[in-house]
Amino acid sequence: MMNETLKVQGMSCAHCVNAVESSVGELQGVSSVKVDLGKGEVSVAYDNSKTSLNQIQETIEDQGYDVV
Ligand SMILES: [Cu+2]
Repeated sequence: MMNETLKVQGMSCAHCVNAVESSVGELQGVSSVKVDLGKGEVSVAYDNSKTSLNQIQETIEDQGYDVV
């Protein structure tokens, strides 16, 4: 199990939190995802045999936010 915290730009409200948490949460192998809106961070715990940090970043970017 891997734990990563990503810096994400563009998240500004509860809708953004929802969009990121639900899309990343749907990925296979992701066991938890939590957005910290104040810090602009997304913490994710995942099984790296089922998904990858790259795939998680792409999923966040597909929702319209920038991983920095
Ligand atoms: Cu928003």
